[in-house]
Amino acid sequence: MGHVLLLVLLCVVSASGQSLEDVDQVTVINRTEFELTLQWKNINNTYSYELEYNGTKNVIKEPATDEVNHTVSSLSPGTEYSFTLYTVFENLTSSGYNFSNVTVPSNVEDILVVDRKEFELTLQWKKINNNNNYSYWLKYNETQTKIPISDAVPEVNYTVPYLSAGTKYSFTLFTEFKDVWSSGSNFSNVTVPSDVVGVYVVNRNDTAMNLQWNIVTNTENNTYNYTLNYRKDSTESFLYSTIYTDDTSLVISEISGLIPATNYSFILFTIFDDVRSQGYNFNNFTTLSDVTKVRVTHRTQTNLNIEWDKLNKNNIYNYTLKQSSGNEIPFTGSTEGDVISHEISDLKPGTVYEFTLYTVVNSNISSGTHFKNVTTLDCASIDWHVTNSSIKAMQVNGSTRVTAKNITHDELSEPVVQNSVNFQSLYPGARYAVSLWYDFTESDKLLQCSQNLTLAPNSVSHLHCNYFSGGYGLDVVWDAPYGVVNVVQLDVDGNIFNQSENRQQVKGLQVAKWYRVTATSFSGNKKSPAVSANCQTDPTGVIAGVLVFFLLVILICAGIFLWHRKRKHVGPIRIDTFPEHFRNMSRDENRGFSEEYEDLGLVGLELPRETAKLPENKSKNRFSNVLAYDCSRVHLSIDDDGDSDYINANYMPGYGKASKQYIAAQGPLPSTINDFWRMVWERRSQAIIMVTNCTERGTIKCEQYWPLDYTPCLYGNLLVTVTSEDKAQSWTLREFTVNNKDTSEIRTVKHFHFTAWPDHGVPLGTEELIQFRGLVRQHIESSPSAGPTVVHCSAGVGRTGTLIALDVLLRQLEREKAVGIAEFVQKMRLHRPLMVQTESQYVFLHQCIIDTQQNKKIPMPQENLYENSEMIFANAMALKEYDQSS
Ligand SMILES: *[C@@H]1O[C@H](CO)[C@@H](O)[C@H](O)[C@H]1NC(C)=O
Ligand SMILES: *[C@@H]1O[C@H](CO)[C@@H](O)[C@H](O)[C@H]1NC(C)=O
Ligand SMILES: *[C@@H]1O[C@H](CO)[C@@H](O)[C@H](O)[C@H]1NC(C)=O
Ligand SMILES: *[C@@H]1O[C@H](CO)[C@@H](O)[C@H](O)[C@H]1NC(C)=O
Ligand SMILES: *[C@@H]1O[C@H](CO)[C@@H](O)[C@H](O)[C@H]1NC(C)=O
Ligand SMILES: *[C@@H]1O[C@H](CO)[C@@H](O)[C@H](O)[C@H]1NC(C)=O
Ligand SMILES: *[C@@H]1O[C@H](CO)[C@@H](O)[C@H](O)[C@H]1NC(C)=O
Ligand SMILES: *[C@@H]1O[C@H](CO)[C@@H](O)[C@H](O)[C@H]1NC(C)=O
Ligand SMILES: CC(=O)N[C@H]1CO[C@H](CO)[C@@H](O)[C@@H]1O
Repeated sequence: MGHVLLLVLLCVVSASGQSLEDVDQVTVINRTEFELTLQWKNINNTYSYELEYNGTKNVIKEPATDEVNHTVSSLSPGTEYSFTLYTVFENLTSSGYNFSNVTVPSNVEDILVVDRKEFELTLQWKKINNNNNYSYWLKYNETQTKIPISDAVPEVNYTVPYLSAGTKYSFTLFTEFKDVWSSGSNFSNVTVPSDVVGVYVVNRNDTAMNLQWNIVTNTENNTYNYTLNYRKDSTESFLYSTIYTDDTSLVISEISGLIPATNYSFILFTIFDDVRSQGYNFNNFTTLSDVTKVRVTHRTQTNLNIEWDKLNKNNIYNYTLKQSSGNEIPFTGSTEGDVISHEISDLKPGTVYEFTLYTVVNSNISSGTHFKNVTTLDCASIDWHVTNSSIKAMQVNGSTRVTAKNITHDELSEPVVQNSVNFQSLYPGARYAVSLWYDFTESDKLLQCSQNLTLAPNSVSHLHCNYFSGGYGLDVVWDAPYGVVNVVQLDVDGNIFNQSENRQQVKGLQVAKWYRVTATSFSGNKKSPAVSANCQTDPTGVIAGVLVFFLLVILICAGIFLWHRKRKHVGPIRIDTFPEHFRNMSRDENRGFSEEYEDLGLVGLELPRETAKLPENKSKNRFSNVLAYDCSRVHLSIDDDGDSDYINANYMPGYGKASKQYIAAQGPLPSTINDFWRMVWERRSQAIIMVTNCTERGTIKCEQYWPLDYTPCLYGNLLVTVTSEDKAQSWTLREFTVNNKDTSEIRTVKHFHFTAWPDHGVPLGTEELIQFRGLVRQHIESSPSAGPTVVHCSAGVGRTGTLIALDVLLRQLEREKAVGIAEFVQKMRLHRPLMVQTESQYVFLHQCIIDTQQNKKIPMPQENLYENSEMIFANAMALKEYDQSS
């Protein structure tokens, strides 16, 4: 038995002597879906290894390193493999080392989000290889969840709970097989955002709404956009508006272009990453406004013209006008323009009508605008009762108030009580504009009609007569009554007089006779009751008549005498007899001069000067006794301002036949400077001769009518500039340029200003004035086409007359060797009163003639000596030098 045991033992030893060792451990040092890397200790450098798995055998020949690394490839993912590793040396093989291990499972590829809610996302994917041995893990927001799976179906559904609304989540899904995890599949998705909590319609009108809501908030501070869908009818498709939010917590949005009086449905969506919320639903109505104001543009007795502005200038509105009678008139809003107008006709005069204007859109009707108005009246058809102090009328319909106004009194205003008008204590004879009014409110007062009514005037009082016309007439006198009287009609013995004053002198009556005098006042065509008085003419008239006869005889004799004496002197006096004439006239303290001059005093007195006396012209005269005669006055052009054509200036004849060689004018007043320049311009005058100073002995004689210095001054439309000024001892010569601003025409005017002549008097000697006249004459001769030469002093008669006479007489002397002084002064006085105003000026004229003859050294201007008018100033200098040498 021992022997057998030994044999068995030997056999075992022998067998073991022939067997090889197995590796004692294999480690998986790397693992992928398709490979496993194994590692084991090398037993002997001379050994090889054989690895057997799934019918495959890998041979690792005599590895030289201490540890063997071997990668098994081409494996399937997520699979458990069983391996047997054999040790091989020559013909010997070990019994084999068994182990198993798993490859990395695959990732899930298509993960669908099959349902999405505010707080949940439902995911779905297919099981890998439909293998129920795999597990799945979902990792998000730092949590890791093993997904429960059902073996029965090939796909996995999983709803991720407890999420935040409107948030983007990142997920990783892992596959697990026997504790080996796949690399993980990443995806992200968003939850549905929340709706707004509420929407406020903060403002709405007919066509727009103003909406407002608080933004949707969340823990992640995500910002959302909004889309507002709206429609007025469920059959319509939605209109929408996308609203992008900024930093504010309140969103304000206006939806416009809406239709009035319409219910709109709105859905407000919150938008996040193209995912929109469920939508917040609400409804609201647009309004339907009324027309605010209907204007009554024109009223007559039967018609009212109304108009209103189209509401919001929008043609969508229609209108209905409803009259209080129930009559309805429709208007369409789709007409041209922004205004609708309509004339309501066939109305009754003076009647109040009420209306309501409704706005209509799609058969919706506004609450309506009420208005009322009243047709006008015909004042002429009212039966007015007018006395000298009252105006009354009855049965006045269609007015609430009446006013009466005349030019001198304040407007009176009375209510119309019980259809009656009653004004008392009015102004007799006055013309009243009576107006009827309908007052709806304090600010809405409508004029119904107007009528002018004249009250009867009062009768005159204290009608009585005074003697007149030596008994052949009556001086009828009365007191004007209270009130307006245009004219008093006087009836004296059948003779009718219309008198606007308080007195009428009646002639042609018989002496010492009684007359019945009747006076009736008139205002327009209204008259007062007549008043009468009995008057007797002067019984002493017969005696007076005799006296008048003798007086007439004396006057006729005196007249013949005067006429005869005047005839004696009229006619030029030859120069060789002039000194003798002068001596004769000077005898007895100038008695001849006095008589001749006195005779001239009557010349021209009868000539009319009506224009000068008109009230509007009174202020244009410097002196009330120096007025321009109508026949010879200078007419100004009448400009648009309706100014009169009057200026205190007359044309003067000169030497020869020309009748308008000079203009004798008064020195301008402050108010007539512009007229003066207008005259100079319109008459084309090129010379102004001024024979006064502006101020003499503290009195203003003439307004300074030219600029003080070289700064231009505007007189009316004429701009006057002083271009030169040359002062000599007794005169100053100036040159003006006159620029007409209307036509831009420019002219030159010379100003000859004699400064050494006292008013009413004469210059100390004759020489200077004769020299001055020489300068003037030069200028006139050098500009033959010029208009009349303007000559003025203060009144424009004394010194002015003397200067014009001197110029004319010296020319006559030169041509005819004779002078007619009285003759020419008489001629001047038929053109302007008081020309050569004093006897001393008249004598001075004679003195000048004597002096030019006796004192031949005074140079007389010779014709054509200076062709150029500019030379006159040079001539003036020459004269001055001459003065000094003499
Ligand atoms: C796979 O190999 C590793 C390392 O060698 C080991 O820890 C694990 O248990 C093995 N897995 C299986 C299923 O035997
Ligand atoms: C495991 O295998 C992968 C792929 O072959 C390789 O990239 C990686 O380096 C290996 N890791 C180790 C520890 O050998
Ligand atoms: C095992 O081998 C067979 C045939 O060689 C092959 O079809 C099969 O896929 C293999 N199995 C694995 C798990 O590798
Ligand atoms: C085997 O693999 C391990 C770890 O990857 C490495 O440190 C070692 O050097 C490898 N040995 C050989 C012989 O390649
Ligand atoms: C191994 O076996 C082969 C054939 O079976 C034989 O020829 C050979 O000699 C053997 N080698 C050893 C060392 O036994
Ligand atoms: C969320 O899921 C849906 C459905 O699977 C997909 O169409 C969409 O692109 C995903 N969104 C994101 C942000 O990945
Ligand atoms: C992530 O998880 C934390 C803690 O569980 C939670 O407070 C937070 O709301 C979560 N965030 C999201 C986006 O779900
Ligand atoms: C998963 O959801 C789909 C529809 O999304 C459904 O047909 C299927 O039965 C669900 N599967 C499970 C296991 O609930
Ligand atoms: C260390 C060790 O056992 N080495 C052995 C490896 O195999 C050869 C031949 O079979 C032996 O000779 C060595 O002793």
